[in-house]
Amino acid sequence: MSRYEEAKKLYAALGIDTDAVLDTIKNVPVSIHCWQGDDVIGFENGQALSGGIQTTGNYPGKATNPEQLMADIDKAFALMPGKKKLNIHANYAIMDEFVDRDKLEPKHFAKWVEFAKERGMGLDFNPTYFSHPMVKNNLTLSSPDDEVRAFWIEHGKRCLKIAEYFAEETDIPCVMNIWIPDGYKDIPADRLGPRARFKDSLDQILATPYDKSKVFVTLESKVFGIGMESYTVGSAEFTLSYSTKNGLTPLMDNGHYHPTEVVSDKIGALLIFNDKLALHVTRGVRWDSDHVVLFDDETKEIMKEIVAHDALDRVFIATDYFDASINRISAWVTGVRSVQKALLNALLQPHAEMKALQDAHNTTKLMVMQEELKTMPFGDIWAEYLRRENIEADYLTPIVAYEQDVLSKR
Ligand code: RNT
Ligand code: ZN
Repeated sequence: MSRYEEAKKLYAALGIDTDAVLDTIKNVPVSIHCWQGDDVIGFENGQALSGGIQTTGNYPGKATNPEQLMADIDKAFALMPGKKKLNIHANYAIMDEFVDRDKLEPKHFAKWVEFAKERGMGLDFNPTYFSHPMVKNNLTLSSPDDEVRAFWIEHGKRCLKIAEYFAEETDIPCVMNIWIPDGYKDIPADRLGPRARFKDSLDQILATPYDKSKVFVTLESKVFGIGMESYTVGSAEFTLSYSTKNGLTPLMDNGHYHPTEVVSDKIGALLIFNDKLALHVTRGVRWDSDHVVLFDDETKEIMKEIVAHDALDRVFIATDYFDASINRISAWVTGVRSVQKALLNALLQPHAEMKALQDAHNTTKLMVMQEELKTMPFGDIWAEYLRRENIEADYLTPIVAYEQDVLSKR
């Protein structure tokens, strides 16, 4: 008997059908961020990354143009199991001549649409409210300067049209996430005013008609950014309230909370009040450092919450991390494989039985079971998943070869 067959029997004894699990997981879309490939720089003019986020490291071989980034995406995606979407930021527009962000049009993303269609993938989108001279005093949509605000409102409106174009062209709904860096380094005199202006800006952007069955607008909160330690306009309370009142989808990035707060605990709360919710899966180390996602406890717990509440079709799962200190392709693959492992791990648990133990207050048995599950032959099911997806377990060897043949020559 193969290792998979042996493992399958052991899981069957827990009431888990591993073949059904493998059929489920391969269809769960994970939206993969394009910005791991070039340290969030984009194609405008190599503006330094700003907005209180930072990519640290200077590993050689990063993509510096669309061709390189697309080649790297192909390389990385070929080493990841599962269904993929590609997540693009507005600063990755592909244009012959520079077009500013308040003038962007669908045609500036035609090459991404072509790329996605050829690969049968959906596209997600993000207006880019950072790394730009119109970010003045760290403010965009909440700025007291009307000119600044108007510029960014127009950017948001144009991005909605581009998101709709993505959905129409690919025939797959597009998630458009709004995140602004706006905040203050030191104690503000007015915490309400900037939020009122942000609200008004969002109202103006969302007054643009768009097809709500094709474009899901999400709003991402944050606790603080570098240089904006004292106050963040788009706080959790603001974004959640705005989303609920206006029919948007809340987005939680697990790097955007106080270090002892966990997103895994927030999912079950939001699922009660929202049809959909969205996640940026990342790994913050002491701060919102965007380290590569690992197969760690919190990633497992996040996926467990989604699977246990039968919410795989209600949660938009996206990755968001950027590490420039190691081979960027390997960073991409390690992170997405970790998300996939955590999903698989969650699907291999008898949730109904464990919920019943909780309700019967048999917490002794529940703890024993949770611990026993940790030593089940998960690796054999993972290996079978890769095999069925035609993906080699070893991803380092092809990445090292690509580094030698391609990346090191850039
Ligand atoms: C920043 C947010 C945001 C960005 C991307 C590049 O703290 O997490 O999602 O990482 O838009
Ligand atoms: Zn994020």
